[in-house]
This record gives sequence, structure tokens and C-alpha cells, in this order.
Amino acid sequence: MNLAEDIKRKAFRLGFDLIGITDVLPIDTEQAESLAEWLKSGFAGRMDYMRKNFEKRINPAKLLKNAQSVIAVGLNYRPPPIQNSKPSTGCLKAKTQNSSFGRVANYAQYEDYHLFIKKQLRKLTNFISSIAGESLKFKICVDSVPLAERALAVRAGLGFIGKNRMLINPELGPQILLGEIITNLKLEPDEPVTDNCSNCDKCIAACPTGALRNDGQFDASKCISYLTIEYKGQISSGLARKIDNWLFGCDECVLACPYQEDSPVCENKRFKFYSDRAQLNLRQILDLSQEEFKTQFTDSVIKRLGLEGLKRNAQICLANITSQKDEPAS
Ligand code: B12
Ligand code: SF4
Ligand code: SF4
Repeated sequence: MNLAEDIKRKAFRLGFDLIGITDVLPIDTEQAESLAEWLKSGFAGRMDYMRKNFEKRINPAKLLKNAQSVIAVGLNYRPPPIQNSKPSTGCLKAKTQNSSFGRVANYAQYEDYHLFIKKQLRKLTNFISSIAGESLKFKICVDSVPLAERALAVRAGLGFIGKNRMLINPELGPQILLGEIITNLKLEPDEPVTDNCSNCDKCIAACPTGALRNDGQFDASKCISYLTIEYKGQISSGLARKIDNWLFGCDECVLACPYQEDSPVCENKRFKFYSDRAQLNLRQILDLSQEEFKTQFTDSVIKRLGLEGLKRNAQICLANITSQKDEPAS
């Protein structure tokens, strides 16, 4: 019996779409340098947490004593196509016929993926302990642990990094969420994927703010995802206009990618999907009380933004929709 194969079979049974194994060596010097440069350049904006724990971020061995392997998983989050052309309001029932709606990034239309992936990875560690030894140690990482998740996922064979900075799997496309288990169990590593973007640059052309720069750099401080989710305070009017009606996150560079065109939709029934979170009624967001916000978004990543941030975004979207309506038709 091959231990790595047993672990992979179990991961698929737990609902993951991709699984690969890599060692705990630091990420490539070139990538570590590009991360250091990125942090120095100011492109990280106010994400101060990115400047902390640099050594851990580039070296998974620093996150667990006697670490030997990283098990990397991917979860397909491509939502099913919208069933009707009219946006659904869900719990936020439409009050007027001319309601305006804000768009929510695809990954945020599901239950909070951090919690879901962690829960499934915990089941995987229980399984590994049961077949390989109860004294094994594990560190589960999803997003918030300082770890270069994309770089490790590449090394574990889950996909390649596109010009849109996403980990792209050639069959599943870029709409994949990542998670990792660092363990002191030694496992046979997988081979990296050697695909690439070739001559395509559709994502750069699609990026509304120029965050994906023509020189290949990524200026997160201009990224709509950063502005609508991470950035606290007032957004400059120039950038606010480019946000269009993105209420939470942004998918322009993901949806422009040819690798996502024929990718399969998520069929994981355990990963709860809410079709009514795709587009939210902006005026009703502005009327929400704290209580209603908590109830509505209790199991959503949107809850992490807070009501104040969501209302700021709703105001920006409404102003953009109104100014577009006012523009004379050309
Ligand atoms: C900070 C952060 C953000 C920031 C900054 C994004 C960024 N590109 O750095 C903001 C808030 C903008 C953001 C936005 C989004 N994020 Co985010 N984010 C993170 C976080 C916490 C850290 C990323 C990081 O280290 N950035 C620093 C840069 C320099 O590193 P990097 O882009 O990962 O690049 C590394 C390697 O890929 C390599 N590298 C860099 N460039 C290149 C280029 C080539 C050609 C190659 C080969 C290698 C390479 O070197 C780097 C050093 O490790 C990770 C979770 C984690 N702990 O890793 C999630 C994560 C990257 N985010 C994720 C998602 C889903 C998103 C959004 C799609 C959400 C949305 N729809 O709004 C957008 C996508 C925006 C985009 N185009 O990147 C997923 C991505 C999954 C995937 N398939 O790649 C992650 C992995 C979370 C998760 N656990 O699933 N995010
Ligand atoms: S998420 Fe939106 S703003 Fe950010 S890089 Fe992609 S297209 Fe540009
Ligand atoms: S849109 Fe084109 S350039 Fe951008 S990530 Fe996809 S394949 Fe690569």
C-alpha cells in the first residue's frame, strides 16, 4: 500500500479537486526575491501583515518542528451559471423595481472557505494519523498563516502561476481555493506542472485599474479586491470610479482567462453555495442594521469586512451606477 496514494484518495473523497505533495524546502530564491521586492515597492499597500514573518512565509519548515512534507489541496469554486437574467435578492427582498445591484466575487458566494477547507483538512489529518501514526504532527494553513501558498501549490503539481497571479490548473482553470497541511510525516513529492500563459495577456487588458501592470508587476494597492476587502478608509475618487459595481472582491482577471472558459463548475454539495449572494441590492445594504448584517452574512467571508466597509462599497457602486445612467449615450 502506498501512503501518499491513500492520502490522495481520501482527500478526493473529502471533496477536494486537487491534491499534491511537496517537500519543505524554502520557495525558489527567485520567487522569494520577487516577494521581497514586491514588499519594498509599496505594491502591498496597507497589508502590513504581509510584511511580518517573511522567513516563515518563504520557508514552510519554519512553521512546524521537524516538518518533512507539505500536502497542498485545491477546491474548485467555479459557480454554476446564473439561472435567470434577473438578479436574485435572497434575504434582501427587493423593495423597488429599479433596484441597483452590486457584484460579489465568485469565491464569496459560498460559505466561508477558510472554515470549510480547515474542517475538511482536519478530517484528512485524522485519517493520516489513523493509518500512519497517532503521534504525527500537523499544521493546517488556509490563507491567514504566513505561507506562500501559490508557490508551494506549484511545486506540489497543482498548477502554474498565470499573469493574473492566480494558480491555474490546466483542466480546472484559475477558480481554485488553496489549503495546505505541513506535517512531520515524510511523503514522496509530486512533480510541478510546466504549463504557462504563452503569448496571452487577456487578464492584463481586462484589469480595470491597471493593478496588473504591463511590466508584469502587480500593484495590489490598486486592485479592486484589495480596495473593497482589505482597505479601510476612504477610497480615492479616481480608483472608486474604476470599481464599477464590484461590491466585494473582483473577478475580472479571472473571468478573462481562457483557462476558465471550459473548466467544470463546482459540484461539491458539501461546500455550501448561495446563488443569492452573486448580486446584492445596494440600497438594502445601506439600510442594513448590524443585527441584520450578522444574520445575513454569518457564514460568509463578507462578514470579515464588516458592515461599515460593505456600506462604503455600496455607496461607491451606487455612485458609479448613477453616473453611468447620467452619461449621454454615444
Ligand atoms: C495578500 C493576498 C491577496 C491580496 C494581494 C494579492 C496578490 N496577488 O498578492 C489581494 C487582497 C489583492 C488578494 C486578492 C485576491 N485573492 Co488573495 N490572497 C492573498 C494571500 C493572503 C497572500 C498572497 C501573497 O503572498 N501575495 C504576495 C505575492 C508577491 O505573492 P503571490 O502572488 O502569491 O506570488 C508568489 C508566487 O506565485 C511567485 N510568483 C509571483 N509572481 C509570479 C509570476 C510567475 C510567472 C511565477 C511563475 C511565479 C510567481 O512568487 C511569489 C512569492 O511567493 C493569499 C494566501 C496565502 N497565504 O498565500 C491569498 C490568495 C492568493 N488569494 C486568493 C484569491 C482567490 C484572491 C482573489 C481571486 C479574490 C477575489 N476574487 O477578489 C483576488 C485575486 C487578485 C489577484 N489577481 O491576485 C487565493 C488564490 C487561489 C489561486 N488559485 O491562486 C489565495 C491563495 C487564498 C487561498 N487560500 O485560496 N489576495
Ligand atoms: S482582481 Fe480585479 S483589479 Fe485586481 S488584478 Fe484582478 S482584474 Fe485587476
Ligand atoms: S488571461 Fe491569459 S495571460 Fe492571463 S492568466 Fe489567463 S492565460 Fe495567463
